Amino acid sequence: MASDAAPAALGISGAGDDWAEACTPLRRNLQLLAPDEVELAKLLLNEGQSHLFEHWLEPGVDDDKKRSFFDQVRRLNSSYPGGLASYIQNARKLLADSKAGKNPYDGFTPSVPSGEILTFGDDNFVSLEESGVKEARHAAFVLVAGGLGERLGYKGIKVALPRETTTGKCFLQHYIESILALQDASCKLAEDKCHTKIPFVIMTSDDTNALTINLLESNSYFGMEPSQVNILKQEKVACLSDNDARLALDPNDKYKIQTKPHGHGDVHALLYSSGLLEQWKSTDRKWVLFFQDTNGLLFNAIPSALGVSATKGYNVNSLAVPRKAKEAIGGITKLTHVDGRTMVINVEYNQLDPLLRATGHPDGDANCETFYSPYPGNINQLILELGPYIEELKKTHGAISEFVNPKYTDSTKTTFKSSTRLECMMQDYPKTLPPSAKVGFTLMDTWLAYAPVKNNPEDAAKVPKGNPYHSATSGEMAIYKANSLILRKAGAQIADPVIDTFNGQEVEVWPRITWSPRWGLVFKDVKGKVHGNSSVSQRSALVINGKNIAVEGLSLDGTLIVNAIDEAEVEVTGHVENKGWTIQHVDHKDTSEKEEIRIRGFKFDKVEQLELNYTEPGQHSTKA
Ligand code: UGB
Repeated sequence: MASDAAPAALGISGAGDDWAEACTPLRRNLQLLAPDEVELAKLLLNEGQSHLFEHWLEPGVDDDKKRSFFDQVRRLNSSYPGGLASYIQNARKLLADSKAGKNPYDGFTPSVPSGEILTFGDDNFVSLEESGVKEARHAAFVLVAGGLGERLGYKGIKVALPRETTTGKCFLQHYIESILALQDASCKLAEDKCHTKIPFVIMTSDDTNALTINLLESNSYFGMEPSQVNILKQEKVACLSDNDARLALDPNDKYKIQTKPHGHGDVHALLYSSGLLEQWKSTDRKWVLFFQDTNGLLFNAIPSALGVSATKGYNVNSLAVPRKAKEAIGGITKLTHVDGRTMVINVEYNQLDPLLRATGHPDGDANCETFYSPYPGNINQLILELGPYIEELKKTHGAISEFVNPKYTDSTKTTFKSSTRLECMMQDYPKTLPPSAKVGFTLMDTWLAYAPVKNNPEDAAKVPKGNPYHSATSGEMAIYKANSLILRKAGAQIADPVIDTFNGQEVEVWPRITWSPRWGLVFKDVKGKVHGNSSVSQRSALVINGKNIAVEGLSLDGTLIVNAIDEAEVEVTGHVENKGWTIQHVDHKDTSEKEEIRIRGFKFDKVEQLELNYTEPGQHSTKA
């Protein structure tokens, strides 16, 4: 409804000189505004944003655009804790700090924290995995998948990328199958009847929302019940064009405020406002597990890390791997303030070097005698204990400490090369916790737990030798390596890898071994299903797709695919030899290949394979 409020009714106070300029174009259009839009206009003028209206033409021209401008302002105002006024005020303060070169860690001294260090496959690891599986029925999973993946440059959403191309299963399918496998295994360990459905939240953004929903719907949610899945869409935040936090207009539409993503830290405010946390508490949930879009190894680490949270009583448990200096992953650091306060927190990769240099470490972010940074690498998979998490969010409403990273045109720091915005990170959640909070980390080997897909081929090829590529090439090869090493530990003879170069990246090529999460959720499962003197040659591919498949003295030199329903108990044995699948190099610039293939730099030529399908219940012993 339009308002007939007189301009004076805007009641602007403290708008200073802006008011005179703002008044005329806005006054002319007042009759178009609904009462709440008048309030929003006041808010903007009070915060020094009169420039947003300077170009507004007389009523009758662009009226629809003026209305949609206020729709956008309404959304920006309601989606930020404290509203747009808070956003602008916070921005002004952070921009002033940035201009003054203020160190966000002023007064803090970094040191190496202590945490749980796990060794894959030993008794402690196996027993932690068992505790973790037991706890899983009290868990909820949260995937942050609102990022554009600009560094990868992939056109689609990252969770739709194949995790590996032997089976072609995408990341999202693997994640869902892993959660379902945990759900089943956990229920089996329950003393009472257990019908739990582990909730799964996906945080999307305007860039990823429709494609994510489409991926789920067109694949029947990969076997998960749709009611288990909740999508929470994060809103972008307004861009800032100068140190006074004047909001930037979209260069292509002067009736639109330019917006950019606010970062994965939004997940806490969204979870809080969704009401899901209270709902989970009332259904006996105890843990919330956060994870990112493209770590194909993550679920190798989840059971034991959840076991650590449960046995150590951690309120916050960050998963970590050894970190190479300058690797683009944050460093988990103990920070001690001059006033005695301490916290264990991620220091982001772009801040670790300046912090170390400023606190008496002239080499900054450097490797120590182990050839790794002494600071554990944050892989941004967090396990939070639900009860204390809810209590904290009641105080903060999920607001996470923000930062701003403007790129200035020169050393006077008065103008920006392009607009900037406030950002926040989910791993900064512990910053507001009281000292009594139990905050720890769980470190395990990189080969087991971490292989993200973040860098495009050109950038990956430029990564300093010895540092991980974090590319589609390394992400896939890491899965084969992990599975090979797990099978080795279980007693199988797995051939050594060969070294090859794809898209300019030198990688180890292990046998292409993959299995469904229901087959090998934890190490004990794998060990219980691999017997006798089984062996797999380097050129082989082995796909195990089914729950009750035992590998009993198999000797494989070629490609073998075994598919079985859960009710079929299959024993795979004997010698399998065929021409198999050969690896062909693909140039990342070869546009005749699909983008998913180009970015990894190889594809399989499926020359010959043996595929065994078991669709009937019962015992099947096969000399393959
Ligand atoms: N994401 C969102 O959901 N919304 C957003 O607005 C932005 C991102 P990146 P980066 O892997 O170990 C993180 O871009 O810069 C999602 C940690 O901060 O991959 O590599 C996005 O979809 C760093 O400490 O993050 O850094 C994706 O799932 C380090 O741990 C996730 O957030 C590093 O990851 C991460 O986005 C890591």
